[in-house]
Amino acid sequence: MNGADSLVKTFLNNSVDTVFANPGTSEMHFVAALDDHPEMNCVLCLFEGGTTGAADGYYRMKRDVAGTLLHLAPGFGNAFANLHNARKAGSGIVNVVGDHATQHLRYESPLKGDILGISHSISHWTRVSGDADSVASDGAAAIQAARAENGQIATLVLPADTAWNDVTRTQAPLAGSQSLHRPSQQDIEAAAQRLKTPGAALLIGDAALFGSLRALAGKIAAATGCRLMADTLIPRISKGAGTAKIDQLVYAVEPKINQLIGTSSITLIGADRPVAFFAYPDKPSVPEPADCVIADLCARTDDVEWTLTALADAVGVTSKTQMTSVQLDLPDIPSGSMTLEKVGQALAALIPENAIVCNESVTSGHKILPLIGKARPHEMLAGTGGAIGLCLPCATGAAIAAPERKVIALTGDGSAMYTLQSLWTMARENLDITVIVFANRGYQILRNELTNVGVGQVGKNAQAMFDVENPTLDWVSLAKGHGIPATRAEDIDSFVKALIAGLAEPGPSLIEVVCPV
Ligand SMILES: Cc1ncc(C[n+]2csc(CCOP(=O)(O)OP(=O)(O)O)c2C)c(N)n1
Repeated sequence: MNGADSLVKTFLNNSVDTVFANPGTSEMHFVAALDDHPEMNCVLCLFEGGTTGAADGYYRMKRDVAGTLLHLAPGFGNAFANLHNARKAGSGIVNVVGDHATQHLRYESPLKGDILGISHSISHWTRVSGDADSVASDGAAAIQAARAENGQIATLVLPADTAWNDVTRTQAPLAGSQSLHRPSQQDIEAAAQRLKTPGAALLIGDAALFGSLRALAGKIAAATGCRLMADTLIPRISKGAGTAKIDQLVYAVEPKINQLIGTSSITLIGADRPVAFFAYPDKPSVPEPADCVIADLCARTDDVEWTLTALADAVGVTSKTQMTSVQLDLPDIPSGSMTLEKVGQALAALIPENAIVCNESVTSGHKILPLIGKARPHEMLAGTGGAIGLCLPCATGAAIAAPERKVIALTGDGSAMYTLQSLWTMARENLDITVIVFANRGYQILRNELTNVGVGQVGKNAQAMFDVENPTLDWVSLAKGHGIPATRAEDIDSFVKALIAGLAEPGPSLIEVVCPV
């Protein structure tokens, strides 16, 4: 057995059985070792941003880690933006980055680069395996680190000789687990009091946003009279009928500030304090009123479940406490000319129960998402780190983690171009994903942002950087070229028809929504 074999065995022994991969020569022994284990699910992503975005989506749905396989510093660098999103989402990922054999590193070979420099800027945990005998225990430590604190980025650098040399130990060690920090009972009591005062908000994140913990948070809100809130960008949230009513902060600064007028305190559980995406001339960085108390009860990395349970006890939640929940309200299926509002209406009418909606629809989403709030119960995954190019990989990873669920990917055309290769992975893995591309033929949000920073005039250069035109991207051909059947919808009837067909078919499909200007 060589070091690479020992790592694969350690992965499997610790229930890490999915690797999103983009290998190169320095990872060939690891590839050979993966090949010896057909029970390992190896998913080729064709670009490293696809591997890390998929591992992020996988973690969000599975709540457990997948591996990525990356090729030296250039491959790791390509993976960076979606690792950034994963880090902000609190997703656990084990990156295995191949490096040159130790003796080769003294030479200035073409692919040699600063792997550790990249890793230290994005990973919570980094280790370079020193020899073949250390690889298995390093792998177990990486898995442990990736699972710690509700999900972290762990990067194991594997010099090629540590992979190809024989090992003398044959064990595949188990990753340990670490307990999570909990707030004190005193902090719980103080929060219980604070939530009962007028103007109190409870802002929840991480695992509190979906499933049974979301319902518990809804009951805490009912028992205290506080307002239940979520931040703008969240990794995963339950939406639609039956979910506890929640107010989500919007993107734009002014409306975000308006949403918090009169708020006396914000108690945070599993979330950071809200902050504006960007600074703008004469606008504040934080949206709450100046006298609003920010109480960090439980960080995302702390024990969110324990904290919510303790808080529910402290505020007197009982089995009889009724939360305010969203009522099912399905609109009629629209017809006629294309508008984004009608797309929202059609989605609201047709989103199947338990679907996963992966959202990076940027400006189109502002018009669509408010309309799907009362649809059948579903979950939404969104960009968390603001780095576009997440949607298609994230949908890919989510579909692999939850193959029994329908996935709908809502993406802007600009965002989709960043990680287009994921379409091919969806086709190859026959993933049940309906991709909807909002083809507004531009970086619309940047047009808005230019106005936000006070520039009134859009000249030739600004236009050249915002318009994705000349040539026009042909999404039907792009999808077909990646092995996915596709339809162009220029009116709402063809959109509805394509959506119904896409949701009825078990494999991937794509709809290009030609957005009205
Ligand atoms: C990695 C990265 N590069 C650049 C940006 C800046 N950016 C934000 S949104 C956007 C364009 C989004 O275009 P599209 O997906 O078509 O949505 P639209 O704004 O047209 O609705 C860009 C370039 C970013 N957020 N992340």
